[in-house]
Amino acid sequence: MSNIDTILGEGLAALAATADPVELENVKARYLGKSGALTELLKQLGALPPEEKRTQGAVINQAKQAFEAALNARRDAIASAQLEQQLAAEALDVSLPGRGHGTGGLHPVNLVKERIVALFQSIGFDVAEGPEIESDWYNFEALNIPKDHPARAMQDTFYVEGGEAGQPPVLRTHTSPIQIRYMQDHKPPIKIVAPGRVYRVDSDATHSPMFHQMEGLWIAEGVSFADLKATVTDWLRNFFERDDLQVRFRPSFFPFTEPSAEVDVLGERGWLEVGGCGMVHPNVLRNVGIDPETYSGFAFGFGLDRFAMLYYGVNDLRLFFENDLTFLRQFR
Ligand code: 2U9
Repeated sequence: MSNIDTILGEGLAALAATADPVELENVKARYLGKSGALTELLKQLGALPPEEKRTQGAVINQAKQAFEAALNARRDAIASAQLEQQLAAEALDVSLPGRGHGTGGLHPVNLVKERIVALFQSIGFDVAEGPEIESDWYNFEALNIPKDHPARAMQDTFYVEGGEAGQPPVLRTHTSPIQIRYMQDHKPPIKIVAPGRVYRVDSDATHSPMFHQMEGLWIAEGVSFADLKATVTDWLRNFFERDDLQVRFRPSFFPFTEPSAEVDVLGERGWLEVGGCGMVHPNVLRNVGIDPETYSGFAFGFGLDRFAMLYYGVNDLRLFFENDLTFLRQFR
C-alpha cells in the first residue's frame, strides 16, 4: 500500500524538519496521536478480510516502528544540540582565580574606642549610651552650665526644630547627658564610661562638627581626687603602653566639676593636653537626686578622635570622616 509509504515519508520529513521539543511533540501527535495519520491506518484494518489484515497490519506496524525510531533519534539530537548551545553560552573557566570576599573592618575611631572600653571594663566600669538629640536640661541645665554660658550660643551649638516653648532640642555637645540620665536611673555606686558622637559648630584640621567623646564617671562614698588621679593615670599608661608615661593634672575650670583639671601627657614634643576631669560638682549631684553630703565622685572626658590620631599617628582629623577606603583599610 503505497499510501503507507507516502504517509511514512511525510512523517519522517516532518520529524527531520523540527528544531525544538515542542514542535517535535506536535509532529508525534499528528502521526501517533488519537487521530494521527498512522493511528487512522490501524483503525481501518478492522474492515479488511483476515488475510489482508495480517499483511497490512505488519506493514503498518513496520511503518510505525520506523517512525518511532526516527522520532527518538530526532528527540536525542535536539536535546544534545540544546545542551551544546547552553554549554557554549554559559562557558565557565574553572581555571580562573576566585574573586575573594571583601571583609569589612572597624573604623579606626571605633577600634580605639573598643580598646579603651575594654580597659575600663577590666576595672569594673559599665558602658552607657544615650540619645544624640537632647533637651536643654540634659545637655546644659543639669550640668550646672549657666544660662549665659558661651557654649549655649548658636555659634557653638546646633539647635534643631521642635521642643517646648522656646526650648529647642540640641545635638548633644558632649556625652555628659548620658551620665545625667544614668544617675537618674541608678543609685550609687555608679561606675560608667559613656562613649558617643557629639556635635559642635566648629570645623578645621583639628575640629569636626561631629566628633567622638568618651567620658567616665565614678560616684560612691568616699571617692577622692586621689582616686581620680590614679584611675586616669593608670588608663593613660595602659593605653599608650608605657608604664613610665608622665601625666600632669593642671588646674582648670568646668561648670560641672569642682575642683577641675586639664590632663596632659609628656610626649616627644613636650606636654600635650589629652582631656579634662574633676570632682563632680555638688549642684550636678543634687540635680539628679544624689546627696553630695553622702556621695562624691569624679568625672573625666576626652576626645576619641584625638586619641585615634595620637595612637595611629594621623595628623588631620578630617581624614577620619572622608570615608576614603584606601585610608581606612590601613587600620584593619
Ligand atoms: C557629669 C559630670 C561631670 C566630664 C568632663 C571634661 C572635664 C573635659 C573635654 C575633653 C576634650 C571634652 O572632648 S573634649 O573636647 N572634657 O575637659 N569632661 S570633666 O565631666 C562630667 C561629665 C558628666 C554628670
